[in-house]
Amino acid sequence: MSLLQKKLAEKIEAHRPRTRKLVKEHGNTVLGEVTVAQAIGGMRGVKSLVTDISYLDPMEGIRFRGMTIPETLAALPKPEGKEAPYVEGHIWLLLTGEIPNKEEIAEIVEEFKKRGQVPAYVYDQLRSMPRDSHPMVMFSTAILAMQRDSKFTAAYNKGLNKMTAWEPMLEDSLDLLARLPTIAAYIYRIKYQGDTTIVPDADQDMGGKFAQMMGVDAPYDELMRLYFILHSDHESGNASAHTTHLVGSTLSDAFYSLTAGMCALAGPLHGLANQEVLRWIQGVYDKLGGKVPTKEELTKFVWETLDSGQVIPGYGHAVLRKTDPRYEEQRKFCLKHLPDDEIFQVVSMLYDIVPPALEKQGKAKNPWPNVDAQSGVIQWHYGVTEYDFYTVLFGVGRAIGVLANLVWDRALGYALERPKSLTTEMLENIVAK
Ligand code: HAX
Repeated sequence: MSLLQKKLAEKIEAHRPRTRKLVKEHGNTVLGEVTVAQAIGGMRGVKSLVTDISYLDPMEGIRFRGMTIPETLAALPKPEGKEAPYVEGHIWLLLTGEIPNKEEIAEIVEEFKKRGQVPAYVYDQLRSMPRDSHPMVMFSTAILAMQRDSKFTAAYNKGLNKMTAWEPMLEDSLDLLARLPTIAAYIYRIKYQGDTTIVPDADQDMGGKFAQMMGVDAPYDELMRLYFILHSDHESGNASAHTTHLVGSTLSDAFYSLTAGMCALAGPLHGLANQEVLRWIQGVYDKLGGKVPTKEELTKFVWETLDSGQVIPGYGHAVLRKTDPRYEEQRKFCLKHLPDDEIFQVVSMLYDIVPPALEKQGKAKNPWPNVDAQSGVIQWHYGVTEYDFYTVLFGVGRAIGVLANLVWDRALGYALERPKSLTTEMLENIVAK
């Protein structure tokens, strides 16, 4: 048994009685009410999911296992001579709730190196796809194709023991997490770099290997360690996390569940927003004949977007009510590594222009930028200008959080999801009373 499995087994054993006690002794305690607006309006704020892996406070932002982003980045172990922590250490943290010690980090980094081999049929399948397929279609297809290797499904077919169901789920999750960066980089190379691929350097950590396979020089490896960590988890109610959890609740394995979650991430109101930000900024440049916009020109463009009934991508959030700390952390990276970048300066100008415009328009509950407002510009700076690829990067990061949740879902035996729906007539009758 690996150190990770052993640690998780201890944590799960200690946790199970807490969940059991809550259901048995306090199952009828009311957590909140559901309004008509919530039932029609996307269930905003309805307290109906449980996770201990991260918590999103509207004013403070995300905490991973109780730690803010700066605390997490400071506490996680780093590869020698590097600024950004091991992604593998963050995976350990999300799964176990603890920062890995020296021995544990060494083991999990090695574990990921061992599991990183992508089956040849996945490459064949990707190569057979039309190159104008969206990269999220290629990414999701590759994940789903690997379902044939699912250890969870194999265990289910033999007769799954509920108490140990998390073990094959962990196996599948680790296999997936080890392979996803390689698959993502492979898609990038065959789709945008003339079908040329780079053989992965098996000795590198996850961030280093990803940068190497993309063919982008340092400090891109640092960026991607930071990026994958920042995008990993945002509690359970966001569309990609919730979809993964929902599909997993049917006892679908990690391959099916993650594919579904990635399809949710591919929507423009969710993960596709990072591509939309760059597309929108390019729209400004196109309109001005390639010229860098002035503040006045940018303000005009913002209002044209709003007046035509479209959203400003990268701004607003369903839960947050302040600037996203993930935006701030990426902004710090930009100020350090690319302060003079032209597009970064446009993104910074937008930070001054968009919030007052959204406040003036008076619709968005949160006028502040979210994670997606900042992430594309850094990719662009390092030459990854194919912005329809950006959601795949988000997907590699998001897989960490949703798969950690899936392991815990099985460990705690979370039930099949089945909320109740009402008809419009029923709502009309309820409000008439
Ligand atoms: N620009 C213009 N209008 C906006 C807006 C924005 N950035 N954000 C919200 N609004 C509008 C909404 O469209 C809505 O209008 P209607 O009443 O006409 O329907 C109104 O303000 C109220 O919306 P809200 O309650 O503040 O926001 P929601 O919880 O409904 O939606 C969204 C949250 C993130 C989807 C929304 O802010 C948005 O569309 N933002 C732009 C897209 C984006 O950046 N998405 C990424 C979010 C982060 C993420 O999940 N990344 O993966």
